[in-house]
Amino acid sequence: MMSEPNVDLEDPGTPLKELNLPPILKPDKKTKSDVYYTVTAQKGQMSFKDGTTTNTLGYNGNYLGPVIKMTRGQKVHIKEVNDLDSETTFHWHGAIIPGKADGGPHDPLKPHSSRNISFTVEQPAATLWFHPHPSGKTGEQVYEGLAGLIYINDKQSKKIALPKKYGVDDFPLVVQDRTFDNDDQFNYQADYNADGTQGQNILVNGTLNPYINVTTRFVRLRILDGSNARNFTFKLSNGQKMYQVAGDGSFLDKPVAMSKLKLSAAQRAEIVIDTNDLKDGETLKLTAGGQNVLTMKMGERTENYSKLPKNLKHMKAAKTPTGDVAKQKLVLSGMSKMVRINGKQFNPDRIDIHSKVGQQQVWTIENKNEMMMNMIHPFHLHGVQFRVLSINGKKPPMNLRGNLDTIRLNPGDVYKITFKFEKRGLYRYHCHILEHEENGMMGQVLAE
Ligand SMILES: [Cu+2]
Repeated sequence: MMSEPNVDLEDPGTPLKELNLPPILKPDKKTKSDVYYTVTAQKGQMSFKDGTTTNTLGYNGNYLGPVIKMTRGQKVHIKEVNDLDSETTFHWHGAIIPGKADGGPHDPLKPHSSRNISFTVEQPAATLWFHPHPSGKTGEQVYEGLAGLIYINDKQSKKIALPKKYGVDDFPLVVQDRTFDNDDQFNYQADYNADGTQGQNILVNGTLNPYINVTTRFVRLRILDGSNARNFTFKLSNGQKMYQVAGDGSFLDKPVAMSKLKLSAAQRAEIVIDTNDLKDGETLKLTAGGQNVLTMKMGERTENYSKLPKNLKHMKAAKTPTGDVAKQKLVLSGMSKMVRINGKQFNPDRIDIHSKVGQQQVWTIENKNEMMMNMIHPFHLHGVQFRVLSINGKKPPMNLRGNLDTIRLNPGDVYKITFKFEKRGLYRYHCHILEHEENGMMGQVLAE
Protein backbone atom coordinates (compact mmCIF):
# COMPACT_ATOMS: atom_id res chain seq x y z
CA MET A 1 0.00 0.00 0.00
CA MET A 2 1.23 3.42 -0.88
CA SER A 3 0.54 6.06 1.64
CA GLU A 4 1.15 9.65 0.69
CA PRO A 5 -0.01 12.78 2.40
CA ASN A 6 -2.15 14.49 -0.13
CA VAL A 7 -3.44 17.97 -0.19
CA ASP A 8 -5.36 18.10 -3.47
CA LEU A 9 -4.50 20.94 -5.78
CA GLU A 10 -7.33 23.39 -6.31
CA ASP A 11 -8.18 26.07 -8.81
CA PRO A 12 -7.20 29.34 -7.10
CA GLY A 13 -10.32 31.01 -8.47
CA THR A 14 -8.35 34.06 -9.54
CA PRO A 15 -8.05 35.49 -13.05
CA LEU A 16 -5.06 34.68 -15.22
CA LYS A 17 -2.12 36.92 -14.41
CA GLU A 18 1.03 37.48 -16.42
CA LEU A 19 3.88 35.29 -15.15
CA ASN A 20 6.30 37.06 -12.81
CA LEU A 21 9.83 37.04 -14.13
CA PRO A 22 12.56 37.06 -11.50
CA PRO A 23 15.06 39.85 -12.15
CA ILE A 24 18.55 38.92 -13.31
CA LEU A 25 20.86 39.83 -10.42
CA LYS A 26 23.24 42.70 -11.24
CA PRO A 27 26.81 42.06 -10.18
CA ASP A 28 28.36 44.47 -7.66
CA LYS A 29 31.50 44.24 -9.74
CA LYS A 30 32.77 42.25 -12.66
CA THR A 31 36.24 41.72 -14.10
CA LYS A 32 37.45 39.44 -16.88
CA SER A 33 37.81 36.54 -14.49
CA ASP A 34 35.68 37.36 -11.43
CA VAL A 35 32.13 38.35 -10.62
CA TYR A 36 30.86 39.73 -7.28
CA TYR A 37 27.27 39.43 -6.04
CA THR A 38 25.37 40.30 -2.86
CA VAL A 39 22.45 38.09 -1.89
CA THR A 40 20.30 39.15 1.07
CA ALA A 41 17.72 36.97 2.81
CA GLN A 42 15.02 39.36 3.96
CA LYS A 43 11.41 39.75 5.03
CA GLY A 44 8.89 40.94 2.50
CA GLN A 45 5.27 41.36 1.56
CA MET A 46 3.79 40.11 -1.66
CA SER A 47 0.44 40.65 -3.33
CA PHE A 48 -0.45 37.23 -4.76
CA LYS A 49 -4.16 38.06 -4.91
CA ASP A 50 -5.51 41.47 -5.85
CA GLY A 51 -6.19 43.62 -2.81
CA THR A 52 -4.39 41.51 -0.22
CA THR A 53 -0.80 41.15 0.91
CA THR A 54 0.96 38.09 2.29
CA ASN A 55 3.94 38.18 4.63
CA THR A 56 6.80 36.46 2.87
CA LEU A 57 10.54 35.98 2.72
CA GLY A 58 12.71 36.66 -0.30
CA TYR A 59 16.24 37.17 -1.56
CA ASN A 60 16.90 40.81 -2.52
CA GLY A 61 13.14 41.23 -2.83
CA ASN A 62 9.77 40.23 -1.47
CA TYR A 63 9.40 36.64 -2.64
CA LEU A 64 11.83 34.10 -4.12
CA GLY A 65 15.07 35.51 -5.49
CA PRO A 66 16.73 36.84 -8.59
CA VAL A 67 18.38 34.66 -11.23
CA ILE A 68 22.13 34.59 -10.57
CA LYS A 69 24.15 34.17 -13.74
CA MET A 70 27.52 32.45 -13.72
CA THR A 71 29.87 31.38 -16.48
CA ARG A 72 31.98 28.26 -16.50
CA GLY A 73 35.54 29.17 -15.55
CA GLN A 74 34.48 32.33 -13.72
CA LYS A 75 35.40 32.93 -10.09
CA VAL A 76 32.23 33.83 -8.23
CA HIS A 77 32.24 35.86 -5.00
CA ILE A 78 29.02 36.08 -3.06
CA LYS A 79 28.33 38.21 -0.03
CA GLU A 80 25.61 36.33 1.85
CA VAL A 81 23.59 38.66 4.07
CA ASN A 82 21.12 37.42 6.66
CA ASP A 83 18.57 40.15 7.39
CA LEU A 84 16.14 37.69 8.99
CA ASP A 85 15.47 37.41 12.70
CA SER A 86 16.53 33.75 12.69
CA GLU A 87 19.55 31.79 11.56
CA THR A 88 19.77 30.80 7.93
CA THR A 89 22.29 29.40 5.45
CA PHE A 90 22.75 29.87 1.71
CA HIS A 91 22.91 26.45 0.06
CA TRP A 92 23.97 26.37 -3.61
CA HIS A 93 22.03 23.33 -4.73
CA GLY A 94 23.75 21.42 -7.52
CA ALA A 95 26.96 23.45 -7.44
CA ILE A 96 30.28 21.64 -7.39
CA ILE A 97 31.62 23.71 -4.55
CA PRO A 98 34.01 23.42 -1.58
CA GLY A 99 32.28 22.24 1.60
CA LYS A 100 32.95 25.51 3.35
CA ALA A 101 30.96 27.45 0.73
CA ASP A 102 28.15 24.90 0.36
CA GLY A 103 25.89 26.39 3.04
CA GLY A 104 24.91 23.17 4.75
CA PRO A 105 23.18 23.24 8.14
CA HIS A 106 26.49 22.89 10.02
CA ASP A 107 27.42 26.44 8.96
CA PRO A 108 24.59 28.69 10.18
CA LEU A 109 24.68 32.43 9.60
CA LYS A 110 23.43 34.40 12.60
CA PRO A 111 20.60 36.93 12.21
CA HIS A 112 21.74 40.32 10.90
CA SER A 113 25.19 39.15 9.89
CA SER A 114 26.99 38.36 6.66
CA ARG A 115 29.65 36.12 5.19
CA ASN A 116 31.66 36.05 1.97
CA ILE A 117 32.14 32.91 -0.04
CA SER A 118 33.88 32.28 -3.33
CA PHE A 119 34.29 29.41 -5.70
CA THR A 120 35.26 28.78 -9.31
CA VAL A 121 32.57 27.47 -11.62
CA GLU A 122 33.89 24.18 -12.96
CA GLN A 123 30.77 22.54 -14.29
CA PRO A 124 28.81 22.66 -17.53
CA ALA A 125 25.80 24.81 -18.35
CA ALA A 126 22.80 24.04 -16.15
CA THR A 127 19.92 25.52 -14.20
CA LEU A 128 20.78 25.19 -10.51
CA TRP A 129 19.09 26.81 -7.55
CA PHE A 130 19.77 28.14 -4.08
CA HIS A 131 17.79 27.91 -0.88
CA PRO A 132 18.22 28.09 2.91
CA HIS A 133 19.27 24.99 4.83
CA PRO A 134 19.37 25.85 8.56
CA SER A 135 18.72 23.12 11.11
CA GLY A 136 15.04 22.89 11.94
CA LYS A 137 14.06 25.96 9.89
CA THR A 138 14.59 24.88 6.29
CA GLY A 139 11.00 23.80 5.64
CA GLU A 140 9.56 27.00 7.05
CA GLN A 141 11.97 29.40 5.34
CA VAL A 142 11.52 27.75 1.95
CA TYR A 143 7.74 27.69 2.39
CA GLU A 144 7.74 31.40 3.16
CA GLY A 145 9.62 32.18 -0.03
CA LEU A 146 13.37 31.65 0.09
CA ALA A 147 14.56 30.09 -3.17
CA GLY A 148 16.22 31.38 -6.33
CA LEU A 149 17.71 30.14 -9.57
CA ILE A 150 21.27 29.99 -10.85
CA TYR A 151 21.95 29.89 -14.58
CA ILE A 152 25.36 28.50 -15.44
CA ASN A 153 26.43 29.26 -18.97
CA ASP A 154 29.29 27.84 -20.97
CA LYS A 155 30.54 28.09 -24.55
CA GLN A 156 28.08 25.47 -25.68
CA SER A 157 24.99 26.94 -24.04
CA LYS A 158 25.77 30.31 -25.63
CA LYS A 159 25.78 28.90 -29.14
CA ILE A 160 23.35 25.99 -28.94
CA ALA A 161 20.27 26.33 -31.16
CA LEU A 162 17.76 26.43 -28.30
CA PRO A 163 15.62 29.38 -27.19
CA LYS A 164 17.69 31.59 -24.90
CA LYS A 165 16.07 35.03 -24.80
CA TYR A 166 15.09 35.50 -21.18
CA GLY A 167 11.40 36.18 -20.79
CA VAL A 168 10.85 36.05 -24.55
CA ASP A 169 11.30 32.41 -25.52
CA ASP A 170 13.17 31.12 -22.44
CA PHE A 171 11.25 31.22 -19.14
CA PRO A 172 12.13 30.09 -15.62
CA LEU A 173 9.30 28.30 -13.79
CA VAL A 174 9.75 27.91 -10.05
CA VAL A 175 6.75 25.69 -9.30
CA GLN A 176 5.54 25.55 -5.71
CA ASP A 177 2.39 24.65 -3.81
CA ARG A 178 1.06 26.94 -1.10
CA THR A 179 -2.08 27.32 0.98
CA PHE A 180 -3.47 30.76 1.75
CA ASP A 181 -5.29 30.99 5.08
CA ASN A 182 -8.41 33.09 5.67
CA ASP A 183 -6.24 36.20 5.94
CA ASP A 184 -4.35 35.24 2.76
CA GLN A 185 -1.23 34.39 4.75
CA PHE A 186 1.06 31.37 4.58
CA ASN A 187 0.74 29.49 7.82
CA TYR A 188 3.51 26.93 7.88
CA GLN A 189 2.74 25.68 11.38
CA ALA A 190 -0.93 25.12 10.55
CA ASP A 191 -0.16 23.40 7.23
CA TYR A 192 2.79 21.42 8.61
CA ASN A 193 2.85 17.74 7.83
CA ALA A 194 5.69 15.53 9.08
CA ASP A 195 5.61 13.71 5.73
CA GLY A 196 5.90 16.88 3.71
CA THR A 197 4.04 20.15 3.86
CA GLN A 198 1.82 20.66 0.85
CA GLY A 199 -0.34 23.53 -0.34
CA GLN A 200 -3.62 23.78 -2.26
CA ASN A 201 -2.57 26.21 -4.96
CA ILE A 202 0.21 26.22 -7.49
CA LEU A 203 2.41 29.29 -7.54
CA VAL A 204 4.84 29.80 -10.40
CA ASN A 205 7.54 32.40 -9.73
CA GLY A 206 5.11 33.60 -7.09
CA THR A 207 2.26 33.98 -9.63
CA LEU A 208 -1.16 32.43 -9.05
CA ASN A 209 -2.72 31.17 -12.30
CA PRO A 210 -0.01 32.53 -14.63
CA TYR A 211 0.08 33.03 -18.37
CA ILE A 212 2.67 34.02 -20.94
CA ASN A 213 2.32 35.39 -24.44
CA VAL A 214 4.04 33.13 -26.93
CA THR A 215 5.71 35.01 -29.78
CA THR A 216 8.08 32.35 -31.09
CA ARG A 217 7.68 28.86 -32.49
CA PHE A 218 9.77 27.16 -29.80
CA VAL A 219 9.45 27.95 -26.10
CA ARG A 220 11.92 26.77 -23.48
CA LEU A 221 10.73 26.30 -19.90
CA ARG A 222 13.25 25.76 -17.12
CA ILE A 223 11.20 24.03 -14.45
CA LEU A 224 12.20 23.67 -10.80
CA ASP A 225 10.03 21.68 -8.40
CA GLY A 226 10.52 24.24 -5.66
CA SER A 227 7.93 22.75 -3.34
CA ASN A 228 8.70 21.41 0.11
CA ALA A 229 7.43 17.96 -0.77
CA ARG A 230 5.05 17.70 -3.70
CA ASN A 231 5.67 15.33 -6.60
CA PHE A 232 4.47 16.90 -9.83
CA THR A 233 3.50 15.24 -13.12
CA PHE A 234 3.49 17.86 -15.85
CA LYS A 235 1.51 17.45 -19.08
CA LEU A 236 0.40 19.57 -22.01
CA SER A 237 -3.35 20.15 -22.25
CA ASN A 238 -3.63 19.08 -25.91
CA GLY A 239 -1.68 15.88 -25.34
CA GLN A 240 1.21 16.93 -27.56
CA LYS A 241 4.74 15.91 -26.64
CA MET A 242 7.31 18.12 -25.05
CA TYR A 243 11.04 17.75 -25.44
CA GLN A 244 13.28 17.56 -22.40
CA VAL A 245 16.67 19.08 -23.19
CA ALA A 246 18.30 19.30 -19.75
CA GLY A 247 18.08 17.73 -16.31
CA ASP A 248 19.42 18.96 -12.97
CA GLY A 249 23.03 19.57 -13.91
CA SER A 250 23.55 19.43 -17.68
CA PHE A 251 22.01 19.20 -21.10
CA LEU A 252 20.97 15.74 -22.21
CA ASP A 253 22.67 13.94 -25.06
CA LYS A 254 19.62 14.51 -27.30
CA PRO A 255 16.16 16.05 -26.84
CA VAL A 256 13.85 13.45 -25.30
CA ALA A 257 10.20 13.49 -26.45
CA MET A 258 7.75 12.84 -23.63
CA SER A 259 4.05 13.16 -22.94
CA LYS A 260 4.52 13.59 -19.19
CA LEU A 261 7.31 14.85 -17.02
CA LYS A 262 7.65 13.84 -13.38
CA LEU A 263 9.58 15.99 -10.95
CA SER A 264 10.04 15.66 -7.21
CA ALA A 265 11.14 18.35 -4.80
CA ALA A 266 14.40 20.04 -5.86
CA GLN A 267 14.60 18.38 -9.28
CA ARG A 268 14.89 20.48 -12.45
CA ALA A 269 14.08 19.84 -16.07
CA GLU A 270 14.31 22.10 -19.09
CA ILE A 271 11.70 21.40 -21.71
CA VAL A 272 11.09 22.86 -25.14
CA ILE A 273 7.60 23.09 -26.62
CA ASP A 274 6.99 23.31 -30.36
CA THR A 275 3.95 25.51 -30.98
CA ASN A 276 4.00 25.11 -34.77
CA ASP A 277 0.65 23.29 -34.95
CA LEU A 278 -1.22 25.86 -32.85
CA LYS A 279 -3.14 28.75 -34.35
CA ASP A 280 -2.81 32.37 -33.30
CA GLY A 281 -5.24 33.02 -30.46
CA GLU A 282 -5.22 29.42 -29.23
CA THR A 283 -4.02 28.56 -25.77
CA LEU A 284 -1.96 25.64 -24.58
CA LYS A 285 -1.66 24.79 -20.92
CA LEU A 286 1.08 23.12 -18.99
CA THR A 287 -0.81 21.33 -16.22
CA ALA A 288 -0.13 19.33 -13.09
CA GLY A 289 -2.71 17.54 -10.95
CA GLY A 290 -5.42 18.84 -13.30
CA GLN A 291 -4.51 22.47 -12.56
CA ASN A 292 -2.95 25.25 -14.60
CA VAL A 293 0.80 25.55 -14.17
CA LEU A 294 1.25 27.89 -17.13
CA THR A 295 -1.20 29.07 -19.78
CA MET A 296 0.55 29.83 -23.04
CA LYS A 297 -1.39 32.29 -25.23
CA MET A 298 -0.40 31.96 -28.85
CA GLY A 299 0.30 35.25 -30.51
CA GLU A 300 1.69 35.83 -33.94
CA ARG A 301 4.82 33.73 -33.89
CA THR A 302 8.15 34.26 -35.50
CA GLU A 303 10.33 31.30 -36.31
CA ASN A 304 13.16 31.31 -33.78
CA TYR A 305 14.37 27.92 -35.02
CA SER A 306 13.15 25.65 -37.78
CA LYS A 307 13.82 22.52 -35.73
CA LEU A 308 15.41 21.34 -32.53
CA PRO A 309 19.05 20.31 -32.64
CA LYS A 310 19.52 16.53 -33.01
CA ASN A 311 22.36 16.46 -30.53
CA LEU A 312 22.69 18.65 -27.48
CA LYS A 313 25.72 17.65 -25.46
CA HIS A 314 27.90 14.69 -26.07
CA MET A 315 27.29 12.66 -22.92
CA LYS A 316 29.11 9.34 -22.91
CA ALA A 317 26.99 6.61 -21.37
CA ALA A 318 27.83 6.28 -17.67
CA LYS A 319 29.80 3.07 -17.17
CA THR A 320 30.36 1.13 -13.97
CA PRO A 321 33.87 2.19 -13.01
CA THR A 322 36.57 -0.36 -12.26
CA GLY A 323 39.81 -0.10 -10.28
CA ASP A 324 40.06 2.10 -7.21
CA VAL A 325 36.37 2.52 -6.46
CA ALA A 326 34.75 3.38 -3.12
CA LYS A 327 31.36 1.79 -2.63
CA GLN A 328 28.59 2.84 -0.28
CA LYS A 329 25.08 1.65 0.31
CA LEU A 330 22.33 3.90 1.68
CA VAL A 331 18.91 2.54 2.60
CA LEU A 332 16.08 5.05 3.04
CA SER A 333 13.26 3.89 5.26
CA GLY A 334 10.32 4.97 7.37
CA MET A 335 7.86 7.80 7.44
CA SER A 336 7.05 10.84 9.51
CA LYS A 337 9.29 11.18 12.58
CA MET A 338 10.61 7.64 12.02
CA VAL A 339 12.52 8.33 8.79
CA ARG A 340 16.01 6.87 8.67
CA ILE A 341 19.04 6.29 6.48
CA ASN A 342 20.73 2.93 7.13
CA GLY A 343 18.57 2.58 10.23
CA LYS A 344 19.90 5.81 11.76
CA GLN A 345 18.56 9.26 12.31
CA PHE A 346 20.77 12.24 11.63
CA ASN A 347 23.40 13.10 14.22
CA PRO A 348 25.49 16.22 13.59
CA ASP A 349 28.33 14.77 15.70
CA ARG A 350 28.63 11.68 13.54
CA ILE A 351 30.45 11.49 10.19
CA ASP A 352 28.58 8.76 8.37
CA ILE A 353 30.95 8.37 5.44
CA HIS A 354 34.62 9.26 4.90
CA SER A 355 35.56 9.80 1.26
CA LYS A 356 38.70 10.69 -0.65
CA VAL A 357 38.61 13.66 -2.99
CA GLY A 358 39.15 12.44 -6.55
CA GLN A 359 38.30 8.82 -5.87
CA GLN A 360 35.57 7.33 -8.03
CA GLN A 361 32.46 6.57 -5.99
CA VAL A 362 29.67 4.10 -6.62
CA TRP A 363 26.76 4.55 -4.25
CA THR A 364 23.71 2.33 -4.11
CA ILE A 365 20.63 4.16 -2.87
CA GLU A 366 17.61 2.08 -1.95
CA ASN A 367 14.13 3.18 -0.93
CA LYS A 368 13.15 0.23 1.23
CA ASN A 369 9.78 -1.28 0.38
CA GLU A 370 7.99 -1.51 3.69
CA MET A 371 4.37 -1.92 2.67
CA MET A 372 2.57 0.44 5.04
CA MET A 373 5.34 3.03 5.21
CA ASN A 374 5.97 3.56 1.54
CA MET A 375 6.69 6.99 0.11
CA ILE A 376 8.59 8.52 -2.74
CA HIS A 377 11.81 10.01 -1.37
CA PRO A 378 13.81 12.49 -3.47
CA PHE A 379 17.45 11.86 -2.54
CA HIS A 380 19.94 14.73 -2.85
CA LEU A 381 23.69 14.80 -2.36
CA HIS A 382 25.48 18.13 -1.83
CA GLY A 383 28.60 19.33 -3.58
CA VAL A 384 28.60 17.06 -6.63
CA GLN A 385 26.83 16.09 -9.82
CA PHE A 386 26.43 12.37 -10.38
CA ARG A 387 25.41 9.98 -13.16
CA VAL A 388 22.93 7.16 -12.81
CA LEU A 389 24.40 3.74 -13.66
CA SER A 390 21.22 1.75 -13.16
CA ILE A 391 17.72 1.80 -11.72
CA ASN A 392 16.59 -1.59 -10.43
CA GLY A 393 19.33 -3.21 -12.49
CA LYS A 394 18.26 -1.53 -15.73
CA LYS A 395 19.70 1.38 -17.67
CA PRO A 396 18.09 4.69 -16.70
CA PRO A 397 15.57 6.30 -19.09
CA MET A 398 17.06 8.76 -21.60
CA ASN A 399 16.02 11.83 -19.60
CA LEU A 400 17.96 10.66 -16.52
CA ARG A 401 21.24 10.14 -18.35
CA GLY A 402 22.71 13.59 -17.80
CA ASN A 403 24.29 15.08 -14.68
CA LEU A 404 21.99 14.92 -11.68
CA ASP A 405 22.00 15.97 -8.05
CA THR A 406 18.57 14.70 -6.97
CA ILE A 407 16.84 11.41 -7.78
CA ARG A 408 13.24 10.39 -7.21
CA LEU A 409 13.05 6.96 -5.57
CA ASN A 410 9.74 5.15 -5.66
CA PRO A 411 9.20 2.54 -2.94
CA GLY A 412 11.48 -0.41 -3.66
CA ASP A 413 13.68 1.47 -6.13
CA VAL A 414 17.42 0.83 -6.11
CA TYR A 415 19.61 3.40 -7.88
CA LYS A 416 23.31 3.01 -8.51
CA ILE A 417 25.06 6.33 -9.03
CA THR A 418 28.67 7.28 -9.74
CA PHE A 419 30.63 10.50 -9.17
CA LYS A 420 33.75 11.95 -7.58
CA PHE A 421 34.06 14.51 -4.84
CA GLU A 422 36.06 17.22 -6.57
CA LYS A 423 36.35 19.53 -3.57
CA ARG A 424 37.13 19.06 0.09
CA GLY A 425 34.60 19.49 2.80
CA LEU A 426 31.71 18.24 4.82
CA TYR A 427 28.64 17.55 2.70
CA ARG A 428 25.13 16.49 3.54
CA TYR A 429 22.94 13.96 1.76
CA HIS A 430 19.25 13.77 2.54
CA CYS A 431 15.67 13.33 1.46
CA HIS A 432 14.52 16.58 -0.17
CA ILE A 433 11.08 16.35 1.39
CA LEU A 434 12.18 19.13 3.69
CA GLU A 435 10.21 17.80 6.65
CA HIS A 436 11.83 14.36 6.26
CA GLU A 437 15.25 16.00 6.18
CA GLU A 438 14.43 17.84 9.40
CA ASN A 439 13.08 14.65 10.97
CA GLY A 440 16.48 13.05 10.51
CA MET A 441 16.54 11.55 7.01
CA MET A 442 20.00 12.95 6.45
CA GLY A 443 23.64 11.98 6.78
CA GLN A 444 27.01 13.59 6.28
CA VAL A 445 30.08 12.69 4.31
CA LEU A 446 33.54 14.14 4.85
CA ALA A 447 35.55 14.41 1.64
CA GLU A 448 39.29 14.91 2.25
CU1 LIG B 1 11.63 11.42 2.29
